[in-house]
Amino acid sequence: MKPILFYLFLFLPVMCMAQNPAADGLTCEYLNNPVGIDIVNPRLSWKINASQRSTLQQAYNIRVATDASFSSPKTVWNTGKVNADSSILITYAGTPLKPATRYYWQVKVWDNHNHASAWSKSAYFETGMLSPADWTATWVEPKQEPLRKIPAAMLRKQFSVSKKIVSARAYATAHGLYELYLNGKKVGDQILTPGWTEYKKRLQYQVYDITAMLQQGDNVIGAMLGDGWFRGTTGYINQWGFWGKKLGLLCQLQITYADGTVQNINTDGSWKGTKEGPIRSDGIYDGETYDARMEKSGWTAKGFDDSSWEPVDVASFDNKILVGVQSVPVHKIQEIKPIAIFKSPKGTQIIDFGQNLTGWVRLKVNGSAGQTVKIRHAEVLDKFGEFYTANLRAATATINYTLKGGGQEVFEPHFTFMGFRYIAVEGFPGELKPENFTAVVIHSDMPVTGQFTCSDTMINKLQHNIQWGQKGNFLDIPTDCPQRDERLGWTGDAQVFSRTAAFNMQVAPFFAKWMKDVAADQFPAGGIPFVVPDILQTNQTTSAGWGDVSVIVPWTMYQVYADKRILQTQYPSMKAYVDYIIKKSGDKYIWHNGSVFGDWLFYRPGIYDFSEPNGYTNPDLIATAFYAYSSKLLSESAGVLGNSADEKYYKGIYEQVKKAFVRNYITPTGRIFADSQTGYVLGLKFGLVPDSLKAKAAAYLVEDVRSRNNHLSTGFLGTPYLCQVLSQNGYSNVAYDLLLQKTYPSWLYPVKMGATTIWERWDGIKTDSTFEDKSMNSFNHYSYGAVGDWMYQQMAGLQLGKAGYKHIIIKPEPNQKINFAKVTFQSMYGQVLSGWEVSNGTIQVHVTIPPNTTADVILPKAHAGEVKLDGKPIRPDTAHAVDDGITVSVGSGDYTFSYPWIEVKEKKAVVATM
Ligand code: RAM
Repeated sequence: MKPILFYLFLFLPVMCMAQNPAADGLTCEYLNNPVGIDIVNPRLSWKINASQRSTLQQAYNIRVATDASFSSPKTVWNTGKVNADSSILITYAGTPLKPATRYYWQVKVWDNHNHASAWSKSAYFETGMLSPADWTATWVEPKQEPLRKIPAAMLRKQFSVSKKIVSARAYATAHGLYELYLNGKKVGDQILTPGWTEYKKRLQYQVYDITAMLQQGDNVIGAMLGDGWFRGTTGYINQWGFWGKKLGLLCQLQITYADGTVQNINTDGSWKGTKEGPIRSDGIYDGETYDARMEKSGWTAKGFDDSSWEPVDVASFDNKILVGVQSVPVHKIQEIKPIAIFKSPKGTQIIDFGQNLTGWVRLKVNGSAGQTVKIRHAEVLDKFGEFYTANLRAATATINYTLKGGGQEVFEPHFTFMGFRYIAVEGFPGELKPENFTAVVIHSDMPVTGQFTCSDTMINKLQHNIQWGQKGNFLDIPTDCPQRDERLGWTGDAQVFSRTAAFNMQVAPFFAKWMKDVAADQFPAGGIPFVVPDILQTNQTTSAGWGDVSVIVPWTMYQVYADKRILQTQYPSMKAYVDYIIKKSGDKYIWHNGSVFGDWLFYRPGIYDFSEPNGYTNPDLIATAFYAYSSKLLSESAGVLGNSADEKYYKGIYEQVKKAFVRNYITPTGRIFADSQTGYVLGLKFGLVPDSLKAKAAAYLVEDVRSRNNHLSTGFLGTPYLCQVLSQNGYSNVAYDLLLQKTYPSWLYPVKMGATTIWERWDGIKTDSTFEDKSMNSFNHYSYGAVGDWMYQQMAGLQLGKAGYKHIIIKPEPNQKINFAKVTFQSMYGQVLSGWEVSNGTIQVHVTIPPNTTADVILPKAHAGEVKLDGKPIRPDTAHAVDDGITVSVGSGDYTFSYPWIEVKEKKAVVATM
């Protein structure tokens, strides 16, 4: 290949200054220095820092030891120099790991320019309990009537430390939610622990480093227990006590002393508890009622009189279901101050935080004992400017705080969260001032990986709303919404948004964890529940597009992160799901009755309104299209895993379904049955339209969009792929028209109406400022935000060449309606950038490619002779012509291409009828 020569020729000056590469950004299972992992063969990744262009890794050396000096007796794995370019997700293969042990690791790399790095800074990972036998603590339960809306129990235990401590850890989990306290301070910064899983089969435990919190002499460990998802009301059918009626705690403190001995302070019958604490009631949907007069001052400090507290009950549960945390914790991520404080026309005192968010308000208040401040939460105000909570349905989402008096009091709730932009405040002593109210935003602490900007401020606002949809709903599980009496792990929503989510934030551990729950909840026949954890228990029913989460999400994670393990782990579940459809469909290869939700919430005019075209898509068509797609992805997954028999078998299924789809749903003129946008989108996206009919089908799709005056009519299933399919079939301009549309139904209509998150309905707020039906009208539902994927991949041009972005395709789609678009993305290998900018008849394409990857830059409408790279003409022989431009192959580095730009000509859709 010529490129190497090309680099030598052009980049000589850069090479002279070249420095040795460095390995940094070390992660274990995607996490920085994780504590408490229970994976016996964790995977290690690093990034290469190299200023020299076209740097590839040629070899690496990893070493892992139980001390940071890597002395030989403590070394458990030294790979020696391995000639390989792999730098992500390398599986640990040293001496078997021990439980509760910290391992330090380092890496050294060699590049293709004959340079070696120094040893990287050392990172560590620490194992948790690697087997149920590692637990010596027993479950304890407070003596508490198993009733609704009772105070949160408090548990405590005093113990003594008399020797020099080297390290100490707390291992803890609960039935319900827990907060752990040690010597008066909260342990760790995680919230809503132990998180939400299919509690019957998987319960997470957390590990905390408490070394610095212990003191010589007397110490006190304490815990508060809230209802949470385990016992509280969950599911919109308002179930209570679904996973159990009694709360409990399992906690093991492990203290290692300088003399080498280890002491365990475990939950056992010696702990004491009270059922009368300050949290008078708590619930995910209902908020929290707190009476500060009931606080037990000093309850987690020595010397507290617990003589009135009762001994706890000891209980026994199977510890086999305990799992270490593999996802990122839920944290308080940011704080937002009020932007306005005002009285509504009816006199309600309202505070506006300017952003629809998930979390709660920190209240600062000064008043007398017994006064109660009530805070209600709402996403929107109605057209009269009144506080609107009807769309929360049965969720009361209210905080009641009763003061103890005697100075400033600061309160944040413990075992609840709310979705809101506005609060209504009652009973506040004195005038409402901004300094007394701070919104605290909570979500799973996923590193931000993607940024998108363009010259259109409304599209930037849309991107903001997409990101906030993710912040608001990635809360240990992917929820549909954070405000009403629902907040469930709807499988369809997660599936449609997963690709966009993986651009915005690092979601690999988040999804790996939740997908295990998807598998845990899979029905024996292979179907997948509507929500996971499956609180709805909908009688073994599956819906196409929802159940496909089992295949689409693992595949998406493999694509973005080159993570084969998630494919391997989920493979039995993926296969069981497709096999289930195969059984249901039989030799007709049509999945009859497979779609319960259809193209959920597609645009439709009023039921009796025949004046506008309808967006309805036949449910069997939808189900059959997803049947084909999941079979195809399963076949490809089998290929990745080296299972050629399955690869072939499921490819065969795909071909059969495709034939059935063509037979049943596509006319010889390329019309797809029902003539809806979603029908065309699914047919084209999933490769179900024969080559000879593709152009025609695409033209019908365009005709439909144009007949609606550039409006979409898609629901949850068609929306993610609509613009993509248009782009891929040469109608980028139509995709832009849809994206830039500001009237209903469109992505920018909510933006125009002041949305700060993505809405559940295209018309959550109607043009006359009235609301959609209150029974289903969330203003924080991420599904329609799936258009982000098109904005990043097509508009700004950052596409995947090989799994994990080992090879990158830069293929921007400029359009005269905007001047620039740009994405940056933190891939597993490092930052990728793709951006373009048109001014004065010239286009500039900016590209950053991280070390150890390669890229093809596809410059639309370019002629090799006119293109400059960093201001110098490129050698025509380094580029080759493609469809409608040229491709230049590059290695790592920053590049700016520029060339004359002519406006994109509109492609005309030609439809054919017989
Ligand atoms: C709604 C949920 C979710 C959707 C289902 C079908 O209640 O909010 O978004 O997936 O219905």
